[in-house]
Amino acid sequence: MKIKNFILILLTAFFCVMCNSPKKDKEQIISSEKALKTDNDKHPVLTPEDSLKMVNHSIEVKGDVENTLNLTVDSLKKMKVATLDDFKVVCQSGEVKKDNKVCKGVLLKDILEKAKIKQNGHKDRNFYIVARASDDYKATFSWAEIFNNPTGENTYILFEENGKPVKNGEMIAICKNDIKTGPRHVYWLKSIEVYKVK
Ligand SMILES: Nc1nc2c(c(=O)[nH]1)N[C@H]1C(S)=C(S)[C@@H](COP(=O)(O)O)O[C@H]1N2
Ligand SMILES: [Mo]
Repeated sequence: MKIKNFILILLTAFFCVMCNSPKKDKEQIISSEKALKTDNDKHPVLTPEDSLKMVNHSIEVKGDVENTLNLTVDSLKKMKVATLDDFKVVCQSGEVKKDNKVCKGVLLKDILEKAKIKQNGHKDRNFYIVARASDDYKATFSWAEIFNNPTGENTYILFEENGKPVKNGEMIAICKNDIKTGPRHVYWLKSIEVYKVK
């Protein structure tokens, strides 16, 4: 009888350990995700030297495209340049981060048309476009947004703000008709990547 009880206690203890350990792992994962999220939520203030290291003099258009492009401010100036009035950068929090009277840039749509997305017939439309910065901040667009929606006429790669070269890199991806324009305002722009949904 005593041995039976002993085995029972052993088994109960064993199951308790088995049930608790994955829970602990899960808790640890959640807390590290939380830490990451808090870091991501910050608006980092870099020294001028460090922010200079993030600047790219050209952006690469790559992925599922016929022509990989390397675009500079000069090459954008040779494309169809648009002037935008009153462009505010508003953070998800509602805070106005930037208030530009005029900006100059080129439609992302025109850039993608130049790069030619590799489409296999007219039903092959499930592509997403990533605008990525050197700090790995990124924003995503869909094929339909750019080519079959008014957003396509409002998504630009900017190179000039208020008559001056843009700050924080040489080119910035923006979407003028977003409700909060901060999230898809990608400065230190490094690449525009086209991928097909698998
Ligand atoms: N490369 C890069 N672009 C970015 C961010 C960033 O951290 N890195 N922050 C975004 C956020 S959260 C906002 S609100 C706007 C304005 O941010 P700023 O105040 O850092 O200029 O830029 C966006 N673009
Ligand atoms: Mo933000």
